[in-house]
Amino acid sequence: LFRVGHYGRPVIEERDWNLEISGLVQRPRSFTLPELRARRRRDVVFTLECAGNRGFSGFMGAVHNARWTGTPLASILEEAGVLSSGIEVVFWGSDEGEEEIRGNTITQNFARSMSIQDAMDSNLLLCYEVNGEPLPNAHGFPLRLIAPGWYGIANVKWLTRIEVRATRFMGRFMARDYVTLRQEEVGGESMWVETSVGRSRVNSVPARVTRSGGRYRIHGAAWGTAIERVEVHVDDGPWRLAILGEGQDSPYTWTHWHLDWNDSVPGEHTIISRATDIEGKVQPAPTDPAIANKRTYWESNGQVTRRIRTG
Ligand SMILES: Nc1nc2c(c(=O)[nH]1)N[C@H]1C(S)=C(S)[C@@H](COP(=O)(O)O)O[C@H]1N2
Ligand SMILES: [Mo]
Repeated sequence: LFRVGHYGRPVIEERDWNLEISGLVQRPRSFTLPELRARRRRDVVFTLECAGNRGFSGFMGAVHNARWTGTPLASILEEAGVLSSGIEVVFWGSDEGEEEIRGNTITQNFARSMSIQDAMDSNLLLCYEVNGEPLPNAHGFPLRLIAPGWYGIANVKWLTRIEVRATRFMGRFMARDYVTLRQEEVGGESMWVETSVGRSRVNSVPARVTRSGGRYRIHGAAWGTAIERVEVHVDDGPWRLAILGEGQDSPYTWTHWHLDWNDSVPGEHTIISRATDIEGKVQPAPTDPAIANKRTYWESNGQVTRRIRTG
């Protein structure tokens, strides 16, 4: 599994740790790890991608697929009783770093937030295991949020506090970094819009080509949203429908796909894949305004062109 830590990698001793539920709740409380492990246990197989993946040269392959185990966040928030003045849930990590904000140098913890409605999604888990093992330190020991359907940044590691607030939360990773700048057409006029990275976008790549008895097969993966179909474009040919395999029954797990390429002639070829999700969203071409009019590198889910030489 790749790993990303913006403020290094804190080492937490289980005996020194607890999770606080605080802010605008009727019943603030804290949990030890054994208390969380004793609660209802649930698994999710989730393909987590860093929103910066493929965004700049040299940053590739920041996507992993694993089985995460933990307890549902929603029931913890329900038991705490969110007050009607609360609009946002902030997830605080124990990792911290120095930030310079308008001339002030301050120390700030990693944090991300979600609306109450998003945080109450029954698929969000507070996880203490990955692939059947205790969470490794690098992946957030002792506890991390797993938010299936969201980009990596939402999956806060080394969780220490979950806080309900009455205003939008504007930390570095909500409002300064992981902010996409894109030009949009609004009523025939162009305007620049900044949006905070949130739910993941439909994505796919052609991963490899195999040959067996002189016949070629193109293999790849698609993820980000619930995949409906994948099409493959070879050289100047038509878009052809790939066969979906493992993963196609889950909206959160990558879908493996393949296409038999029977009419290959020896030489150089280009291969492009494009995924479409069940809501009809199509993975954008590099010339699509969603990609072409985007200036920051996050959310680079454009179609990928691979080159191959066949013999
Ligand atoms: N506390 C904390 N959580 C964090 C981060 C971080 O820097 N600190 N990085 C986020 C980002 S940007 C990504 S892509 C994922 C990566 O998860 P992984 O390191 O388990 O692969 O963790 C997220 N959770
Ligand atoms: Mo990330």
